Amino acid sequence: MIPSKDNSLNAVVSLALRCTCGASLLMGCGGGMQPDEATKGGAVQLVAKEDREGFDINQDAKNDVWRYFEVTREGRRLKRKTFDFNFDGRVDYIREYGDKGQLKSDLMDMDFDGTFDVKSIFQEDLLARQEVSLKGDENPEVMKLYRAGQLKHIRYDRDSDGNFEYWEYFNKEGELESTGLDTDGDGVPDQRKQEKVND
Ligand SMILES: [Ca+2]
Ligand SMILES: [Ca+2]
Ligand SMILES: [Ca+2]
Ligand SMILES: [Ca+2]
Repeated sequence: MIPSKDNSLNAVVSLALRCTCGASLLMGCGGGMQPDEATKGGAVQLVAKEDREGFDINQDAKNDVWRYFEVTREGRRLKRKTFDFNFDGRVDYIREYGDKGQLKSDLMDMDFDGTFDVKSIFQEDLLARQEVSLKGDENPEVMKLYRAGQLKHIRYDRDSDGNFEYWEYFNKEGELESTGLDTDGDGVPDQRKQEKVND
């Protein structure tokens, strides 16, 4: 599936898939928590025009999940949730919400080294783009593009030089349909290969 022989890239991608499940499990923490539970382990603080609530998930008297609100005359709006999954005091997951409460973006630090490796962009609450960056920089090694929440294609930068050279294209059933290889470095695949023979 992943054409690269780079084991570290494979490790991050598989970690990304695993952690996304963990993240969705923990997603309930902030939203579903009862107010009395929510304030048990952590303080509610006021920071300028921003409200912040902390939750202590592992009951070590240190907050691990935070919710940030924008405070206006009309009330307050959830802007952001942050999670410290491994309880080391460093945020590993940030989820941002738009003006209408819609999902905006996710940032995840999969290997807990303090650098965010996976960025997800949402459109109308559906995943539109996901990028995996091994160095945590602006040049992702893997970019997944979705249409209406469905995976359409994946681009790979196999040598981490900032340019994609390998593409995977998926059909409506989510099956790998074809691949593309850019051999002359112009950013456009020049060798296309059909992976699935349609009935
Ligand atoms: Ca804690
Ligand atoms: Ca952490
Ligand atoms: Ca990281
Ligand atoms: Ca490359």
